[in-house]
Amino acid sequence: MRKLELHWQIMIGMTAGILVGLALTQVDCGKQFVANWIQPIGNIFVKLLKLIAIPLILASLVKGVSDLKDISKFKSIGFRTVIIYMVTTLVAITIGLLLVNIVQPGKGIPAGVIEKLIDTYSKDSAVTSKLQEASLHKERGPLQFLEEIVPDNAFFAMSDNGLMLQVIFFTIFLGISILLIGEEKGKPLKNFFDSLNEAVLKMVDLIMLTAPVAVFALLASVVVSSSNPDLLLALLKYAGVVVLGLSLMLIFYCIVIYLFTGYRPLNFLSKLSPAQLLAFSTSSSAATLPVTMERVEEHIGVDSEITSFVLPVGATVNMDGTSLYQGVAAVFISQALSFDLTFADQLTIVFTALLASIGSAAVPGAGMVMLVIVLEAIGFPSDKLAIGLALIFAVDRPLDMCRTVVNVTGDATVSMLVAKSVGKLGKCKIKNWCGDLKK
Ligand code: DAS
Repeated sequence: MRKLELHWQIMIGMTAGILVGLALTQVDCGKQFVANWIQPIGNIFVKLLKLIAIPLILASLVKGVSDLKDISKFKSIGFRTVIIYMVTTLVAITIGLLLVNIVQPGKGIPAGVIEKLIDTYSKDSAVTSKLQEASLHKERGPLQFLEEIVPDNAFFAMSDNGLMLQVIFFTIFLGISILLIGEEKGKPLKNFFDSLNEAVLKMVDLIMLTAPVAVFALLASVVVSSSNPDLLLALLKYAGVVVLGLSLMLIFYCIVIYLFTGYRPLNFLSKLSPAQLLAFSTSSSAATLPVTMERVEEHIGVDSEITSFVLPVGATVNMDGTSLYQGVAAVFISQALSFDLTFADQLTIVFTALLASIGSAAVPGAGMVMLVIVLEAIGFPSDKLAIGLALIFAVDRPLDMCRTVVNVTGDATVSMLVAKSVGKLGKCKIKNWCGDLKK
């Protein structure tokens, strides 16, 4: 029997996870059963993906930089990448602000519902911990972001997925140095990293064999942990605005890719879909990165010289879905708590949501932490921040899953545009059973 395409296998796993999760919410010990016997399977899968993210960045980026014929090419790729990332993020925030100001989901929420949301979540440890995490970002000076990119210990940086930018800095530095010492002296190191890159990509393939079962476990865990269905319903309009905005971003990517690369949108989405489905299941761009790189490089045909730089950088600093969500959430909270926003405040949201999305870590729930920065930038009362987060907390996890899909899709889109602009967008490298390149 012909083997099911990976994205169909993953979708079956997700559907089964949602159904089993819904069934177990009806059983008294359902939550406990999932926590003991199902959730660990999903956690192991996410840990395996995070395990290989750093070695993959290290190998592919050193290979990508040291394969360049000269440094000017790297500068050109880097410049194009940053510019296109900024443009797509600004488009995302603008779409979000237009929708939330037109629909106005925060207006007219029954006072009782607001009170219940505040009572349920404003003291929740998850909300207060996000406020504490956000306060750490507030104390940073204007150049601290740059300072934090430079590691003082490369091995320590590699020990923490949250320090991915530091690994990228070290790796680019090493790759440039290998380039500068010349072909002869650099050959042993280049061969080592070339081989490491191949081996780690094979690890991705092996880990992905467990994906259907793993996403089953991840989705079952998310479903049983979603509480207060009535509060979820009250926030449906707000969640609908975010999801509509995210959907418009996906359409925007498809149009841009078709116009600038000629790639058919359905072809692009079907080749990227395993990474998108993992982004949805894990809510983590960092955990999804190895699969994103494998799909973009081997199935879409972007040269590793581009994917090795654009995707790791994108996973940490380019979060179009998160920036759109932060724009919508900031205005929704202001509407719900009758905090009037001027046009200047909305422009401030555009700028700070751009910075907040750059500063958001590629892990579950990070976007909500940086939302606090956006709210404070528009002068939102500090004593009401916990209330503001409480209003949207009930639906944050499902929206995090959706915005992470857009974050990953945005990174893949930019890698294709950059590759096309430097003539590095080729064909699919995957051979089918008879050895021909798949279309
Ligand atoms: N979950 C984050 C990511 O990994 C995005 C977010 O929290 O907004 O992309």
